Formats: sequence, structure tokens, C-alpha cells
Amino acid sequence: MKVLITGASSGIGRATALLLARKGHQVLMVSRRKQRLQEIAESSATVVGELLFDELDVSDVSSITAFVSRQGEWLKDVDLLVNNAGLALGADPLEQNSTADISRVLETNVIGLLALTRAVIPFMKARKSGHIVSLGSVAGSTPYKGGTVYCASKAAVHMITDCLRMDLGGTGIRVSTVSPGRVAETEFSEVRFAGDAEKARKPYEGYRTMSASDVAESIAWIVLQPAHINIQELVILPTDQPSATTLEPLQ
Ligand code: NDP
Ligand code: 8X3
Repeated sequence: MKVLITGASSGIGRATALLLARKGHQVLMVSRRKQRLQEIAESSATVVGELLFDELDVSDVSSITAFVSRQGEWLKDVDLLVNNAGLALGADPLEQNSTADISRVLETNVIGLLALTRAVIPFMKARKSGHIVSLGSVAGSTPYKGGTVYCASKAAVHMITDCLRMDLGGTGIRVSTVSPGRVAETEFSEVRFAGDAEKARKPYEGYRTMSASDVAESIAWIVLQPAHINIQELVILPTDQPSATTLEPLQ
């Protein structure tokens, strides 16, 4: 398969890129930090597929346009788009969120996802096949305090996926959402709390979380189903997180 993964410089995107490359696929990793992508590609000696990389800021329409024109030939055979790039900024009530932060979250998690997906669809339609997998979250179906913007952005991902599957009916293109609960040891919390290591660690203390590789395995399972099977949504929680807002460490 030819696989395009956004936000592949870290966490779930990186783990998914490495896993699919290890399974023999050609993966084009994109994100804003090109140097980081290059390091991942160069340090992955055990890969049997191929790890390519390019710079892409999904929140910037001109970056998407330039990417599509640079990679037009490669995109002609794209089999899988993993819309993984995303972030939360802070965990404060809405009135304490800056306009810049609100815009950045929505421009990355929602508008960027829509814009890149829209750009990739014609290539998949031309071949009557393809798969678009987007990272939702349990935060997209269960609200939590301080999550107004992030939860709304992930709720949008769920609805985008469900409508898109209908738009693309009859084209052979599959559309899925992966909705994880808490995944530790990515940069998600560090980004959310602006580099405050103490605050970033706290949400994951005292119970068993998931790892980026756990989620990557789920993504791989979805995309390696036969072409006539479309997993609509896969919700994946740590055993110690029985619901989006409940943590129950093993007694
Ligand atoms: P990370 O912070 O580790 O990874 C986020 C990735 O997104 C980075 O590679 C970053 O790369 C990229 N990114 C951010 N902004 C942009 C942009 N404008 N354009 C392109 N790439 C961008 O977080 P996770 O791996 O944890 O999160 C990945 C996805 O999974 C997100 O959508 C998140 O919402 C979702 N998720 C995470 C959960 C968790 O508990 N961690 C749970 C449920 C869902 P760069 O900075 O190089 O651009
Ligand atoms: C990320 C999960 O609960 O940390 O989507 O917001 S949570």
C-alpha cells in the first residue's frame, strides 16, 4: 500500500508509520517538523517497506496546495490517508481560551483535515479505491470540563467521517474513525499544557494507559481488512479507563 500519514513526527502518527512500513508498505510521513521526519526515516533500519517524508502544515491551505502539487505523481496511487495530525491547547473553560488557540485547534483538527481529505479524494476516486482513516477521540462523544474546543473538534471528526462515507458511497473508498481514550507518552499532553512537564504527566498517573503503538495496531487492523469491509469506528480505551471521564486503576 501507499500510505499518507499526517502528524507522523510524533506519537500515534509516528508509531503507525513505523508499523505499516515494518509490514512492507510505503509510507509518506508528513508534518510541520521536516527535520524530525527525516530523523525517523533515517533511524528506522529494520523497516522492510519504505519511509518517505515531506513537510505539510494541514492548518495552512497554501501548504496543502504546495504539497499536492509537489506530490501529485505519488498521490496518483495513494491507498490510505491517515488524518492523525491534531492537538488540544489547554484544559480551561471557554472564556479563558484565546481566540488564537481556538482557531489553531479548529484549523488543525477540523478545517485542515477537511482540506487535505478534499484534496486527496479525487486521486482515490480515479482508482475506485482508497481508505481514509481519521483520529477521533472518546472526547468527541463524551464531554469533559475544559474540553469545549477540543471535544467539539473531535465531535466534528466523527460527523465528518460519517457524512463522508455517505458522500463516497459507490466509489469504493472506505472511511473510518479511530477513537482512542488516553494514550500516554506522546507529545499530546506536553503540547496541551505548553511544555509544563508536571501538568502534562498528571492525567496519566496511577493507572494503565495505552501507548501510541497500541493505537497503531488498531489502525493497522482496520486498514488491512479486505476491501469489502469498512470498519465505521473503532473505540479503544485502556482497561483502567472504563469511560472517557472515568479512571479505575486495578485494585
Ligand atoms: P502528538 O502531539 O504526539 O502528535 C501530534 C502530531 O500532529 C505531531 O506529529 C505534530 O507534528 C502533528 N501536527 C500538529 N499540528 C499540525 C499541523 N498543523 N500540520 C501537520 N501536522 C501537525 O499527539 P498524539 O500522537 O497523541 O495525537 C495524534 C492524534 O490522536 C491527534 O489527532 C489527537 O487528537 C488524537 N488522540 C490522542 C489521544 C491521546 O490521549 N494522546 C487520544 C485520542 C485521540 P508537527 O509538530 O511536526 O507538525
Ligand atoms: C485525547 C483524550 O481524554 O486526553 O483525545 O482528551 S483526552
